[in-house]
Parts: sequence; C-alpha cells; structure tokens
Amino acid sequence: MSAKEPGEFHRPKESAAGIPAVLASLKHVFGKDGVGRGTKALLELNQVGGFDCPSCAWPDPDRDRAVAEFCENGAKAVASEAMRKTIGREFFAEHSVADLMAQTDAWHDLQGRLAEPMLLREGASHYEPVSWDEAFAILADELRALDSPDEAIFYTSGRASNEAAFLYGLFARAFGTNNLPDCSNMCHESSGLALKDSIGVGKGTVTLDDFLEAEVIICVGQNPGTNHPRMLSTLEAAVTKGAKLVAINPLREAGLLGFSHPQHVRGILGRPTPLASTYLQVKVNGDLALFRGLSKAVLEIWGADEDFLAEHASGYGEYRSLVEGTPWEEIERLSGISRTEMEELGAALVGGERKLITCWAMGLTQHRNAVATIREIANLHLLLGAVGRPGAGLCPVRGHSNVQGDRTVGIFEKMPESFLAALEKQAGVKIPREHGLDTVASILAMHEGSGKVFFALGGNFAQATPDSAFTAEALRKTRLTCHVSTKLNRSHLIHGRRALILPCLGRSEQDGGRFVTTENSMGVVQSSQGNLAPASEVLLSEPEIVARLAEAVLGDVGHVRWRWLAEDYDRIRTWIEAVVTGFESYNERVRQAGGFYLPNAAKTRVWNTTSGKANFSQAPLDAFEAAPGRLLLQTLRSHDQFNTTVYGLNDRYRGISGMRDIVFLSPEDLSERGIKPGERIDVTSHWRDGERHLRGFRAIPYEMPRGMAAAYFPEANVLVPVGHVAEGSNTPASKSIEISIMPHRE
Ligand SMILES: Nc1nc2c(c(=O)[nH]1)N[C@H]1C(S)=C(S)[C@@H](COP(=O)(O)OP(=O)(O)OC[C@H]3O[C@@H](n4cnc5c(=O)[nH]c(N)nc54)[C@H](O)[C@@H]3O)O[C@H]1N2
Ligand SMILES: Nc1nc2c(c(=O)[nH]1)N[C@H]1C(S)=C(S)[C@@H](COP(=O)(O)OP(=O)(O)OC[C@H]3O[C@@H](n4cnc5c(=O)[nH]c(N)nc54)[C@H](O)[C@@H]3O)O[C@H]1N2
Ligand SMILES: [Mo]
Repeated sequence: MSAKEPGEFHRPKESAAGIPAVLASLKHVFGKDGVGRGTKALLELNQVGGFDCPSCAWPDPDRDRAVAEFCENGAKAVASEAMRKTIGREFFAEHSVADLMAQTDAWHDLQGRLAEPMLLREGASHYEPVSWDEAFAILADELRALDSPDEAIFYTSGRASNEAAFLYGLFARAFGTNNLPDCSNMCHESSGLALKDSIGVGKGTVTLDDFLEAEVIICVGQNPGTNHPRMLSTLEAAVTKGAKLVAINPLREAGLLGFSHPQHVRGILGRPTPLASTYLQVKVNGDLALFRGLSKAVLEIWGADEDFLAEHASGYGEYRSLVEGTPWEEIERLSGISRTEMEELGAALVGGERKLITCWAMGLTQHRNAVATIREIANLHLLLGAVGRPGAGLCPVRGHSNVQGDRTVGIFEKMPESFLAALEKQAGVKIPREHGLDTVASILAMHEGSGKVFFALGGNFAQATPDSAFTAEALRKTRLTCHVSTKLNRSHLIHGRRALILPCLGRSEQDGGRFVTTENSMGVVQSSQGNLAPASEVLLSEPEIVARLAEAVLGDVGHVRWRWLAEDYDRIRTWIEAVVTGFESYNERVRQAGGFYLPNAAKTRVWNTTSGKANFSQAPLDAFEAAPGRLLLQTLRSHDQFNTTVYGLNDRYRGISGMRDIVFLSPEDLSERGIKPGERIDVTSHWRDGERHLRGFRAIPYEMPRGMAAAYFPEANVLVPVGHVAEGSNTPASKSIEISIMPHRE
C-alpha cells in the first residue's frame, strides 16, 4: 500500500484482551472529554444497583461480580454515551443536513450528545429547534392524517428498556397497528423462530453455571472477543475446569484462540489462556452441512440417547433416515470440513456425559437457510439428550443489551394471541390482531408508498438495514421520519418530507430517581439505574417520550392514563406483570440483588410446541454458493464499532489500523486474480434483481477458506439485496452475498 494512504494491516492477533484492552478502554473513557463522567459511570457498570451495560447482552455473574464487570467495548459504549459535549441549535445551524451527510459515521459519533428536540421543515436545509409540545403536535397531526393506522411504522432498537418498550408497543396497538419492526428482525429472529419450533421457547436454555459444568462448548458463527468480550471470562473459566472449546468460523478470530484476563495475574503478565482446542474453518454458510456431519458421526460412533428421545422427542426416525441417506462427500463439499475432523469432534461429543453447549450469533442467523441451520444444531442436541440438563443446552448469544426483553414485553409484529388478548383486557382498548410489518417489509412498504410515517425508538434504521440506496429512497418517500436518539446518526439525515429528532436520556444517566429493567441473553430480568447527571436538562426519558406522544395522538383511552403510567415505572411494571407471564411480583423481585430468572419451560424439559415434544427438523441439505469465479461475502463488525456507531478505524485483533474501507480475501484468491495486498478493488454484488456496487475498497489478505470474503457493516450494506432474506424469519441474508471483484477503475 502506498505510504501516503492511511491505514495499515499487520498479522492478526492470536489472543484477545489483556493489557492492550485495558489501555484501549482507558483511552476511550479519558479521551472523550469528561474524565470524571466516564469513570464515574464505569464504576457502576453492571454492578448490583448500578446500570446495565448498553453494549452487549451477555449476563453478569449471579454472584461475586468483579469490581469492574465491564470490558473494553463496554467502556467504549459508555464513553460514547457519557460524552460531556452536546449538540443543539448552534451545531445544527452551522451544519446543513447535506454537510452532515458528507461526514463519516465515526465523525457523527464524536460530535456529542443530542441536546434538544430538532425539526427539519419541509424543503429546509437545516434542522432547527422545536419545543417538545410542538414536536408531539406535529407527530399527532401526521399520524391522525393517515388513511389507516397501518401506514405508520414504529421501529425499535434493542437498547430500549422493558418499560419504554411495553408502553411503546401498547401505544402502537392502541393507535391501531402491529407495525412494530425491530432490530431483532435483522439479528436473532432466525434463532427465535428455529428454537420455538424445535423446543417450544425462542430463547436459550443455559445459565452461566452450565458453562462451568459443560464438557464441550461449541462457539459457532460468533466473534466473542469483539462482540461479547465478557463471555471470554466465562469461556476461560470453563476451559480451565476442563471443558473443550470448539470454534467454528471461516475466519480465525483472536478471541476464540486465547484470552488474557485483564483482571487476573496470569493475564496481566501477558500469558493468554488458550481457548479453542479445535478450530474448524468452515465455509461461509457451510454450517448446516457441518452440523449434519456431526449428527452423522454421533449416530455412527455411538447412536442416540434413546431414553430421552422416546420420552421427549418427535420426528427422530425421519431425521435418522435423512442423516443416514446424506453422503459424506456432500457434507464435506458444502462445509469444507473433512469427515475425519467431524468424526473426531463427534467422538468428543459422546466421550463423556454428552454435556454440550452450543453458542452462536450472526454468523448463523443472517443466511438464507439460517432457520434450518439452527434447527440442525437443535437436532444434534436432541440426539445427545443435551437440552434441559445441567451443563448442556442451546445458547443464542444476543446482541443488543435488551433486545430479548423488548421482545418479551411485546415488540414484535406478530405477538401471539395470548399476549394481545391480555393486553386488550388490561388496557380496555381494542387491540388489532392482524400481523404487522417486519423490518424488510417496512422498507418495501415505504418504498411503494404505503408506509408514510416512520418513527424509531432508538437505532439507526437507514444504516443498519440492507440495500442502503433502496432503503434511503424508501425513507425519503415518507411524510415524516422521527427518531428518539441519544447521538447523531445517518438516519437523521436520510429523512422524510419532514423530520424530527427527539433526544432522550441514556442508560448511564439519572432519571429522577427512577430505574428501568432489562432482560439479558439468559433470561435474567434486572434493574438498571444511571448515576450521571443528564447530558442536557431538556432530555426526557424514553417512557416519558412515548407517554407524551401517545397522549398527544390518542389522549387517555380505555384504562390507559399515559402520563400517570410513565410518572412511576412501578406502574408500567405492574401492567407488564398483568399481561406477560413470568413477571409475578415484578416490582418486588426486580429490587432483589441480581434480579430474577424468567421461567423457561425447555430448561425443565417441558416442550411448548404443537406436538408437545421437542421436534426434530428434516431440512434438505443445502448451502448458498456463489457461481464459479465469484465469491461469497459476509458483512461483519470490527473491534471499534457498536453496530452502526463507529468508535474508531481500528480492528486490533485482525491487525487492521486506520481504515474501514476494506475487503478481506484469502491470499490465494488475491494472487489468482493478480490483485496485490492493499490494492483498491471494485466489488459488485449479484442478485436476481440486478447488481449493486461498492468501489475503491482495499483488498486485504486474511486466512479463510477460498471463495469467501468479508467486509464491514454498515459500509458494505449497499451490497446486501433487500430481497435476499432468511427463509421463515425474513432476516436480511447479510452474511451470504454473492460478489465479483475487479481492480478499481476510476
Ligand atoms: N463491541 C461490540 N459488541 C457488540 C456489537 C458491536 O457491534 N460491537 N453488536 C451487538 C449485536 S446487535 C450483535 S447481534 C452481536 C453480534 O455478534 P457477532 O455475531 O459475533 O457479530 P459479527 O461481527 O456479525 O460476527 C459474525 C462472526 O461470524 C462469523 N461468520 C460469518 N459467516 C459465517 C458462517 O457462515 N458460518 C460461521 N460458522 N461463521 C460465520 C464471522 O467470521 C464472525 O466471526 O454483538 C453485539 N455486541
Ligand atoms: N450488513 C449487515 N447489516 C446488519 C448487521 C450485520 O451483521 N450486517 N447486523 C444487524 C444487527 S444484528 C442489528 S442488531 C442491527 C442494529 O440496528 P440498530 O439497532 O437500528 O442500530 P444501532 O447501530 O445499534 O443504533 C445506534 C443508534 O442508537 C441510538 N441510541 C443509542 N443508545 C440509545 C438509547 O439509549 N436510546 C435511544 N433511543 N437511542 C439510543 C444512537 O442514536 C445510535 O446512533 O443492524 C443489523 N444490520
Ligand atoms: Mo444484533
């Protein structure tokens, strides 16, 4: 690469965390103007009585929390939220929307916290200040002017608390629509659907204690060193106790190879604990084949847990025939993993008491056959009887810190009848039953003109969604876009005829003595209370914003007194308790240290499926394969971002510094095409509706199976076709994009 160009690449790291991670977190906390503020916040992060880390959903230990129960990336998230700098009327008077569009996502994040409500009038070039009352009046006018409530779309990102989410879902439904798309539609939707059909509950079945009893832990399609760093402490403890960690990932990820615990002596001295003892560099989307191969190996070497299957499972016979009828050659070809490796792992799975935990994230959920793949994992667990007993189970590792809780309390375009009926009774308001739009359907509705008002409780819809150009067109066709946000982002700039920004309190801030609650990846509901003074006096909490919106649009209806509910969150929690099962004595139990576990039937081997049993699936074996000469691109996260929030331009564990406009490719694929490391290339994605382009990105060699490629989200979202989704869950297949590459042409 020429010396003039910014950005460098080096050998990837062989382990994660340690002192560099501590230094990086300190840099972020102290570097973002507000030393006192950042540290004060960090000391209460994930402590009992403190606030829930806004970064990932990995659970906190039930007991014995370390003084600093946070990680480098949690520190970055808090530092970004706790910034003292604010942006209000002067900032927006100085910068037009067009100027702001020309800036990078990283620049947007550095500008500071949103300080006051802002309005972009029709045809205006700049946002201008607006009072809260006027903002809600505009929303009320636009929403009431719709021909049907279904012309409104109410998006949610997974940081919203249970209280905000419940009230928001109630508002949307009282308004008359189930159009409640959320980030989960792009995230773990495939997991929820697959697990619901397989074991009757769309959530994971293990707790942290199970990790300490497990014999084998498989970590597939997930990069915990970057995205769930606190999980590495759990994995280290499990491995130290003798568990075998198996990594299944096309890329070698440092966090799966080894870990230096920043708070342990060994880790501080820089001696990492080796983590994965088996590393299978599967082909992208080769996991369905790989797990079928593991089932085949288990059946051949050992058989199946016949007692468990007789009592608890349905469809075993058919599944067994399917596996027996699948040739090894096909499994090897689609997975890129040899039969011997699968047999070795199969032998390890049945060598002891078959205590297997499988963890996964976006590497599995964002593929066309994601649901089938996750059900195949459940099939393997059923063969082994490895669900619903100590040390064994399924573990989808959630992303956003409260994405699981939001769903539990009603953020879903197709909540079950039991929930809707209970909500109707509690609220005394007619609740619509027709399913609403999910994220992809919302984009299509806005594009064809039937989605007219877009409201977002958090998130960055324009950047997080697929097909950036198409989605931007869709948003620009609406009459009004409105975002409840903490920080400036691109969704404020890709707007409807009018646009509103409603600034809210963050997790780390005081909320008049009130606390909210969240649910982590393992079904623990806990309280969260910020300790910092709000970034601006004008900010409202999310529940307050929802209540004032609802009051402006609907007024009090049925039994609902919006403002009264939002004044005291205990009242909202009493309503949640009345509507959602598992929240008995919510206010009391959530005040106990560490909160409480929601019930999970599958954990106790009760199967809430239509058959009343755990169900095997019988999906035909397939994988998404690129045409000859083309490559399969996955979009992933760097170490310096939280989804669309870009903290910096480094990806330390992968050896990248100072750049994000890159595509990782296997060294062989590069040399075959005569492309030099660091050279600029043009990328074209191919889909049945046509081509999409990304130009001038740099080709970076990285060890991975041939025919594969990887680039960062959100920059690469321009390449993700809006119609390319997971079957059943409708999740954008943003990890299997067919591309071709060529040297860059100006
Ligand atoms: N610091 C930080 N933390 C985060 C986030 C963040 O952006 N930053 N985001 C949060 C959110 S919302 C989520 S959902 C999670 C995301 O957590 P992850 O799922 O870990 O995130 P990705 O970067 O998308 O990583 C996907 C991983 O899957 C691998 N992979 C891709 N395709 C395949 C495949 O076909 N098979 C297999 N076996 N592996 C594959 C990639 O190589 C990569 O290691 O993290 C959460 N936590
Ligand atoms: N190509 C590709 N696309 C993807 C993915 C991928 O792997 N590849 N991953 C998908 C996944 S897993 C997810 S979860 C989605 C994420 O989609 P989103 O959840 O929509 O996006 P985020 O980037 O998490 O949202 C960041 C914004 O949230 C706002 N925010 C932060 N904290 C708060 C708060 O406390 N309250 C409020 N109201 N706002 C707040 C800030 O303004 C910030 O700019 O993206 C998806 N898109
Ligand atoms: Mo996510």
